[in-house]
Amino acid sequence: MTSAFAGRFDDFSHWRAALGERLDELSACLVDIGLDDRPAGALLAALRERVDGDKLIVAFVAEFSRGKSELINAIFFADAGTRVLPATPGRTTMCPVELAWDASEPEGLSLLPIATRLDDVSLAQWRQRRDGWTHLPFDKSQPEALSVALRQVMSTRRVTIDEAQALGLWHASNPDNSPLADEAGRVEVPVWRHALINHPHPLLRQGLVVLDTPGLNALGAEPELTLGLLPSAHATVFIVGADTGVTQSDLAIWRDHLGARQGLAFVVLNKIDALRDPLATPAQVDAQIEAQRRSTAHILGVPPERVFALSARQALVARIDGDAKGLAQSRLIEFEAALSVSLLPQRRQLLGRLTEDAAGQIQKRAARHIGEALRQQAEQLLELRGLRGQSSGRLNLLVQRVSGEAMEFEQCHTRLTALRAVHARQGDQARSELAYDDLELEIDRMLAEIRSSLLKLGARKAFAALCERLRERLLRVQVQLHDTQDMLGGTFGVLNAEYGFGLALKTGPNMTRFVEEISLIERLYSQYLGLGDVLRLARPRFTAQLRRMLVERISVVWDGSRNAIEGWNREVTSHIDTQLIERRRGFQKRAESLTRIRGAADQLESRIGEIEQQDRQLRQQLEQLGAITRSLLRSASGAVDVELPLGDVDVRRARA
Ligand SMILES: Nc1nc2c(ncn2[C@@H]2O[C@H](COP(=O)(O)OP(=O)(O)O)[C@@H](O)[C@H]2O)c(=O)[nH]1
Ligand SMILES: [Mg+2]
Repeated sequence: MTSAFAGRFDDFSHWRAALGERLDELSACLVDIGLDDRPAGALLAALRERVDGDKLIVAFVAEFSRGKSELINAIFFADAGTRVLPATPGRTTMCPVELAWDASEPEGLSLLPIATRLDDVSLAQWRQRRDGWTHLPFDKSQPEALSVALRQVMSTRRVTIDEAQALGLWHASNPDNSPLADEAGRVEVPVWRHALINHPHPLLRQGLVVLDTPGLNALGAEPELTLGLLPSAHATVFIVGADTGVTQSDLAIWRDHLGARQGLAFVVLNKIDALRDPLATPAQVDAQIEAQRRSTAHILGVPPERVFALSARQALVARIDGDAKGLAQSRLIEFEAALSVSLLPQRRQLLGRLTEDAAGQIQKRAARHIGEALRQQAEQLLELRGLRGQSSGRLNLLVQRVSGEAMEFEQCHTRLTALRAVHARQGDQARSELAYDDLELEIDRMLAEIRSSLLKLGARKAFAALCERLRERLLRVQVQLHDTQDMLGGTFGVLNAEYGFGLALKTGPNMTRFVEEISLIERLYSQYLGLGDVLRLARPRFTAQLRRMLVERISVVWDGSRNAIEGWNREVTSHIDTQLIERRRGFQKRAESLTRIRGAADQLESRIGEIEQQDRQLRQQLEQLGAITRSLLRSASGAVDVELPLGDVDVRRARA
């Protein structure tokens, strides 16, 4: 019995595969036109990679023993016929577990030892390397290989309090949030820091990434989980137990890590089977479940529609046994439907929109390229047709005229050189605003401000000031981009008028998106800089980690904006170069045909015939390009076959 989510995900993947086929057609068409190695080709390749590599990250977060692992098993892995992730009473999942599929890596489980926390290397950096991880391949001959290997995520070991403290897993200031010491004064810590499961499950193959997290203190102690992994998730699922209700520690996790989060957050009230009571009627039990669902929503401050009462265990067992009635009773289906209905259309729309934008640009470029070729051919045809019945003296004159025009054209170089120099200088200015060294200096300045502020009360203020400075840098870059654009626009006009170029300026990149990303980071991180965090902020380890995470996160924004600017600059340059080459080639072709015709009069008609043939071919290509783009756009914006729920999805009109 596959899950509703799996079914929907299949639809999504089919749609994506169909989109991929259309993109292949467009790519073949670009090869025909001879544009595959130009920016249009690069744009298409980037889009293709995005469509193929699109990931959907769903993170499960809660206090331990609420049933996260069990719920993941029931939704995603029931077809394995067994409990894949270990889910037993007590604390089982000791480290974050990420399930995904990467075909370029071997199937198996990769584990990063907890001792790596002692060095200053972030998880993101560890992901880039293979050494340091312990790789456990799955034994395919053993049907339970997966679940056997996964027991590793439960491993713990006992260490002294000093060691635990060095690992950042024990806090003298906060013993409640630290593991209990035994008589010998030793505490239990996880053996592993992070687990990556590379498994070709159909859903993971299609780009789903599932993140299972351990409970309380590991969450608080691992800034890279809370600052790195959770904010990048497309949806989070927070779980509370119907047997315990919302506890203080549930509330603490919700408040610290999820409550203020943007994007899709779901709440599950799990273990409703525990509420079944032989002395109560089914209607009474239902009423009690409903009352608890509403009170959970009230306590967490979310709309009741976002809270799903269910039993993960009952669902898993029912799916394994093929028991439809049990599955219905577990109420898992309603939750899966909500998950898929809000997540998948949103991804689909995002990809569809990217495709629409890119396809539009590619089509425009290709059409412009063909249009330019047609224009040059039309000029040539006109010239050649006018030669019918002309004397050889007249032909000589024409050859001279063409070479004269070609020479005149070459004078455009002076202007182009000046243009390039100004353009390059402006590019350097943008690069220096967004220099990585400056970024580190800015962050260090903020940390120094925090250190010197009384009782760290000014932490939030210092952080807000940092974000403001970063936004100002982006805004200065934006102003500069406008200047560059004005300068280019003016010079293009002159080149078009004086030298017959057909230069068109593409609008420069918009920094608004990056300014917003800085604001998002500000919202996400300032919750870790509140009054309650004064003690944490006093710890050099925490500030070192905070610094690293900030450098990493903001570098991504910096990379994005720099790439956007560089990409645009490259495009402008290559657009000019292409036109230069094509204009030059045009003169050459004209001179060649004239020379040929001067040698033998009968060459004239065959040359005219050749060009007419090329002309027809170009028009066909243009038509074919149009047809392929239209079918791609239809595919991209193809009517989404489900109701669009939950507000925050931006619905775009389907374009014909
Ligand atoms: N009765 C009942 N027990 C459940 C349910 N879901 C999970 N459990 C049990 O609760 C315990 C903790 O589950 P687990 O998935 O390991 O929790 P996690 O720490 O949040 O990952 C395990 O013994 C599960 O079998 C449920 O729906 N009903
Ligand atoms: Mg677990």
